[in-house]
Amino acid sequence: MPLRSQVAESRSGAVGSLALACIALLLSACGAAPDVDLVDPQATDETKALFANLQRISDEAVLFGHQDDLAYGVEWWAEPGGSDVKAVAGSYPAVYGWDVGDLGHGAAVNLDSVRFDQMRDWIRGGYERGGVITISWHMDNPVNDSSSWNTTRAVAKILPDSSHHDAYVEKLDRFAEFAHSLDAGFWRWLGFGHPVPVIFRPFHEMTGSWFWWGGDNTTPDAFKRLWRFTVEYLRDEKDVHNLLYAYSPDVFADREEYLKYYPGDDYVDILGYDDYHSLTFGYEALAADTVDMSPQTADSIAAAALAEPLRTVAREADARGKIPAFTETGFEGIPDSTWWTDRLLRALKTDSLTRQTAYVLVWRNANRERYPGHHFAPYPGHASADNFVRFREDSLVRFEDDLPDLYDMP
Ligand code: BMA
Repeated sequence: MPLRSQVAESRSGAVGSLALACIALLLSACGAAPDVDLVDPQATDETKALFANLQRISDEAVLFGHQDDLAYGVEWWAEPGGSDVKAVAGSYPAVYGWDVGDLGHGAAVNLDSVRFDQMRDWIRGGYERGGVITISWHMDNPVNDSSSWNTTRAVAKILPDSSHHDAYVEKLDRFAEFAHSLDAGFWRWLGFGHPVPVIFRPFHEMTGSWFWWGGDNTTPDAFKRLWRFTVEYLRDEKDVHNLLYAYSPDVFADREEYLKYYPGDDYVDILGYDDYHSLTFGYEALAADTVDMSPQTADSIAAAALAEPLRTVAREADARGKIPAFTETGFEGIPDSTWWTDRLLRALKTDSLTRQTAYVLVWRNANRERYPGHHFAPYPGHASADNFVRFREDSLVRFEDDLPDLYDMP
């Protein structure tokens, strides 16, 4: 080969390598698709990143969450910047829970009077500050449009080719529209936003029989078919790609019961658990003086009672490459002023498995005038406020002001 062609060839080789290196650099700068195995292979990059980051930090951190945190508190309603959690602890929660009950029949407000248009703004605000959004759905019974607590059998009737399928699909259509409308980002005004990632937690507490979709009101097989249809419809028919799917049974006796309604690894991203029971152990007996037990003993029994199911959830999540989470809990009114550290934190810190819990979400602080005493986080002046601050200061616990970027690929 003549010298000139050799030089030309080596030059073009160098240019080629340079171009390849630039492309690689560009791809990594754009946050090239992360290697995560989700229910939705077409999930948005931010949704994939959220999963990867939650999985990555779940060993060292438990994110704190609160339902309806920005919408109202015990003594206020829909005030800009409002949050009982922030008022007490100095930071917003890391996880924001919302519920789309009543969205299915086209209402403007949810079942707890939160306006959906405001909910959308609060969801965007929480996400843009770096928080995590999760949505549950106290869905009306599609057979009679009564509430989610109406236990008329419905699950088998809303499956494809069944009598009330169309009524169910109509609800899903409204949900899909809402999920698409959750856009964020600087350019969203020009139509170039991206959808906010959401941990979607439908049909929660299905091991209990209080909702039409759970326990004695369905068969596990019909439940699983409904779950799979729901995922496939939202993902494949409605092109909703900003959801991680959370499965969250209530109190269970063993691994078999935990998995009784599990629709399969291809349909679940987050293995959740709801429990309002374990951490209330012993209070009544202590108050009535019917047991010979110190409050400290009761605390440790309660923490152990919660640690056990949390371990099961973490083990199952590990085995499947999923994320374990304590998706709903709380102690109504928090009548124990040291509940946060002596019970909740103690359970979460029990061992390396319980520490894997990615987040814990406590239920809403209902406005005093609407539902007195129904609150699960402290508000200024509450007897557990100081203890809540101690809980927040623990190195395991993260509020919003102490989060890494969860939406960028690790
Ligand atoms: C329940 C209660 C109800 C509420 C429902 C949905 O646990 O808080 O008052 O309507 O959740 O948020």
